[in-house]
Amino acid sequence: MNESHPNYKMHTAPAGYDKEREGIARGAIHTIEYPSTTVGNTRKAMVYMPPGYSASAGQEYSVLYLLHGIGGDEMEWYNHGRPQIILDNLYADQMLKPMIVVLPNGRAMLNDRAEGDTFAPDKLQAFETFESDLLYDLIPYIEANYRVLTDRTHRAIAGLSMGGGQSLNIGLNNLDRFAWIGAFSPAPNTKLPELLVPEPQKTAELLSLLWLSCGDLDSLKHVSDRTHAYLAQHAVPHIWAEENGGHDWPIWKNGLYQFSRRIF
Ligand code: FER
Repeated sequence: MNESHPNYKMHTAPAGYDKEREGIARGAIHTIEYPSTTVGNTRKAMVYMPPGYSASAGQEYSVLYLLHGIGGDEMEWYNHGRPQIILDNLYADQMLKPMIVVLPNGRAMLNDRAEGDTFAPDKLQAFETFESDLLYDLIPYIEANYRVLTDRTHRAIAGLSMGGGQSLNIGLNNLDRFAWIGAFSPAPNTKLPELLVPEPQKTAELLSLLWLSCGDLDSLKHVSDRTHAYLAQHAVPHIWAEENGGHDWPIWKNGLYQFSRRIF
């Protein structure tokens, strides 16, 4: 986003937000495995725990589920977005509530690697199946194994591209479980707005934050445009950040920065 853009000040992270800083406390990020009744195997996810997590008995944490795109897996955010650096910096500046961030694999099928034709019908279907894996397998596992709060106001879902579509589809369909929803450059897996938000007033009452962002050069921007237009027309409060850029990491990393500091 350049400085002449109307959204520049409000929606642009400060310089250095994604650069490793010396002398600050660091969180920890590691891979976990959880049993999935949905897929019938053991699945991998990554978990970021904020600085001081293990030492802070008595503190309870909110949870952000952060989803990857069509070419990725549970390591995609870690490899390309380095979320632990963005989040460590936000904690150092006291801009984040206590939360853990879970990076699932959103392709819920036996071979969930991003191999071969990632647009194959069975692989696209697996991004739909993930709703069940998330709700009935991963969330219960996280809640049994981490010191986390379990009501809707302490649970958020966000993601990039396919994961942005999943966040809208799953989040808005399960407002009894998610109060905070973020979509960064949501892909065409995003349901039509009338299906996402059939009862706008009810959705508006339940949502704590709906964040939608997309680059102005993104070939998938029509998905965000139609979603924003419907939300605006039906008076569903949301933040619409139209940024300068394409279907790429600067938008998604800024999305994490902007969304995470507004939640919980
Ligand atoms: C499509 C174009 C792009 C689509 C999905 C994508 C399901 C996903 C892109 C990404 O996750 O980066 O037509 O259809």
